[in-house]
Amino acid sequence: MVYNSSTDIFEVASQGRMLVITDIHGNLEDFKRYESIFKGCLDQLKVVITGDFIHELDNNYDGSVEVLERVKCYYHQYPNFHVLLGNHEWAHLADEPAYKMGVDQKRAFESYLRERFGGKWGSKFRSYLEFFRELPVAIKTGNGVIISHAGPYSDFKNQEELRNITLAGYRGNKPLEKMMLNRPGNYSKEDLERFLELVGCKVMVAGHTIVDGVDTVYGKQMILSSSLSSGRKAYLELDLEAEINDVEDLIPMVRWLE
Ligand SMILES: [Mn+2]
Repeated sequence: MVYNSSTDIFEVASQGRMLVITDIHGNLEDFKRYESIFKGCLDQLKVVITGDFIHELDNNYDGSVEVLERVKCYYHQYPNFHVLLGNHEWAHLADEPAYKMGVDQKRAFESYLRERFGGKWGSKFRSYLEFFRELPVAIKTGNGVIISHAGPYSDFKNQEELRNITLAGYRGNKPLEKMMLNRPGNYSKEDLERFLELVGCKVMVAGHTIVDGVDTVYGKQMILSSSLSSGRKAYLELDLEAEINDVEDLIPMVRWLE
């Protein structure tokens, strides 16, 4: 495993399997269902949570704090447990609003922390920010899959740009903002292919856009909705040893949350 804390791309070895789980958005029930799949297997199985694990978007119970605490704990305890930055975590670092359903989820989450932790909310919040700052933006597998929360973008220059994308800070950082927020339509299928060539990968897997579990209509990109979705909930059990040339090669690795 190659890991340098100053890089925004994490590279995983071509060994075993990796679960790719997107957009939990504070849904504690769903997180627990995923937990029951990987718990006890993290000595062999790899897991990547692709960001946006906080900010519940409807009016039900917001499990963001519970999910965040668990994700943080697994991340620090297991080298096989990976977490990527999503726009909802980034919003707190960039001090940008994160609107969903007409509510600024960033501001709402901060008031919720104030209410829940009282005088201790500041140190709690700082510990969360510190954790978010540790998170890489993308993960690359030995068999040519690049996984990120969202993106890419049309004026992408080279792999170094992605590797150092948070070096310019989190605020007012346009490339990072595009990597956090872009979805199909913000870039063309050709932009996507150029991006893949520049980072030396064959296919991309992202979350961020709400789909019916899985969507494979955008060229070389597979979009997954593992919790917040328009219907079904899907995750990927990525075989890190398989030969992957196209999104079609990933389809047999899609799993549905029961
Ligand atoms: Mn998102």
